[in-house]
Amino acid sequence: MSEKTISLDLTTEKLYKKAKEEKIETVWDRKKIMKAPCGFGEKGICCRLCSMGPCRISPVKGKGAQKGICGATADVIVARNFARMVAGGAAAHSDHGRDIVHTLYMADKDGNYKVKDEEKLRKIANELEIQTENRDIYDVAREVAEMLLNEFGKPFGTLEFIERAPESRKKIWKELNIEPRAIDREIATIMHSTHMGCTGDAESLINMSMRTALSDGWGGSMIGTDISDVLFGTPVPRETEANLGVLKDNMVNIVLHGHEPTLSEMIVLAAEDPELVELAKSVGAEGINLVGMCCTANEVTMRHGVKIAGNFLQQELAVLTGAVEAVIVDVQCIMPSLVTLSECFHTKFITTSPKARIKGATHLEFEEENALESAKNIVREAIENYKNRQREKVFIPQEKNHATVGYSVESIKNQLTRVMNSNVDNSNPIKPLADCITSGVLRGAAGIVGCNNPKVKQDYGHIEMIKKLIANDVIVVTTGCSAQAAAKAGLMSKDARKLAGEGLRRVCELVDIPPVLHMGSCVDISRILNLVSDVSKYLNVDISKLPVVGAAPEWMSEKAVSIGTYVVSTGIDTWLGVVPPVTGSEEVVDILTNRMEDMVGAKFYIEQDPIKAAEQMLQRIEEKREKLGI
Ligand code: XCC
Ligand code: SF4
Repeated sequence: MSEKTISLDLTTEKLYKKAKEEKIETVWDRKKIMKAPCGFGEKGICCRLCSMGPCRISPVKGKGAQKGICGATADVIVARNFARMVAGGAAAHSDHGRDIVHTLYMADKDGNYKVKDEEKLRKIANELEIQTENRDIYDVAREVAEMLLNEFGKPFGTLEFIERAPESRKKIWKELNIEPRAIDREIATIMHSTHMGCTGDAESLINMSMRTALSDGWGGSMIGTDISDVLFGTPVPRETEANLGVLKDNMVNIVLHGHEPTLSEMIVLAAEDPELVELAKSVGAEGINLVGMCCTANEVTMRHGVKIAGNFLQQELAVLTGAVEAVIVDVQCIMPSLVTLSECFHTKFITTSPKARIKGATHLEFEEENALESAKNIVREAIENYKNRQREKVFIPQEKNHATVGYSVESIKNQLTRVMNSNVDNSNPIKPLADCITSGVLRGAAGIVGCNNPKVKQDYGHIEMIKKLIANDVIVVTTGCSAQAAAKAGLMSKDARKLAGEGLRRVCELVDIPPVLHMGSCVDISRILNLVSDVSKYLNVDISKLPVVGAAPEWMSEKAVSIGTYVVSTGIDTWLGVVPPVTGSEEVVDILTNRMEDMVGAKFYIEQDPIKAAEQMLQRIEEKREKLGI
């Protein structure tokens, strides 16, 4: 990769240049020092599950070690490693979900955490057959919370929310025995089955991976999304801006980074506190400028319009602007490099969660029992740091773009209903969407999600793919760092309609939406699952038959492996732009990219060129349309 092309994003290029000039190390430098990745690790054929090893299988057939010391084959080793990635990802998402439910459990009308969307809570309660009539909403909240907390460890039955899937899907899951049971149980089962001397069959391990991944998508993540909406409000469309240009020269800049809205919601409140705003003024700033990074940004922009500073590969660059008083983080996707990096500037790097302590960071533990006070203390720390800003070191690139965000399933339906009311039939809000697809005005829909990865030119995978799809009348929904790439590139502005094909452009004008919809953070991929399920039920065809595709062009985390696996298991073909560590096993590659289709009606595609991938996606969409006769 040439140094000139680390990113599609100009702000990244500019700040990377600044880093070079000032000899400050970034992720791209460390990537270079790492040189070529370990060939065994890259292919997934290294096993260190017991101390007879570590064992590594020769990548050349018939030459060198073909089995581990215990006799495990490359197929088994690769499948076990894959399964453990899924378990790691499912654990991260689901533990996030669990924390949100704990917060619901302690919600109180006089407390810091309240029920904001009563209607959504009632709906969920009804779904769980919890009585709502004539009951205090907080009693209902506690009962719902208790029941959802049991989803993590209940001894019998399967997860409640899989009932939201169409019957045809549930049947497939049942027949394959991959209906997820309790969430923690699925993760523990994988850890057990991949222990030395347990499962020695790749297909069985991939099956277990599917069940565990489903417990993430239709369990932990879905719970996380739903209960976040209950506590903090279900997102509605709102305006925002994205990219590092949202940092302000004359304000206290606070970057909120991580994942869980329990922290970020309180920081948003704290930053609006008049006393703290006054304090900011008293130290010479014009006020407090709160901006988001990674999925935390998605959570707070969807609900408050808080501006998006950037996605995963920009976390170091935010500090490099020299204009950030504090980076406040909770869990996941936080580079430990922020410790040394912030030491080069006045920036305070503040960790808040006991689950993600980082040596050298300032740790100010966020106490949920005392949430607002706790958040205020953290914000105060940032304000007091403003005086230490070294003006000569400040460089804020001016690039930013406008975006409309906030497309929850509810708000999409609302938007559609509004259009329909001017028409005759207003029976089902899904109808206009389904009609657009069946009539061919929209050829299909694509979910583009996932991370940045220094193996890929930043945002290039996301943006090229999205542009190609919308130009061909495929509506795109996004989450995670992909959504932020789209927002930064201006694809979430209603103006971006001009890049869409004729049909999609008409739909965007009629419904008043951008061609790329921001559906939230990575746990909010559960929103996409709910939306496709609604369309599948309305049209009475299984999800695998719909002209719907998914992709993670720049994925890097275990969470993305879990996501990809549950999306495929839900019946949606998924393209990966970064090769997963499975190529050391022909069998595992064959299962993932071929045999899974016979099992769940969808499979993985691995294609590093985003434009080629988009072409394949379009072709697949047309194939599905043809089979449906639409
Ligand atoms: Fe992390 Fe969620 Fe990936 Fe972005 S997309 S790098 S996982 S922040 Ni989730
Ligand atoms: Fe080697 Fe088998 Fe132990 Fe893995 S489990 S390290 S393959 S002996």
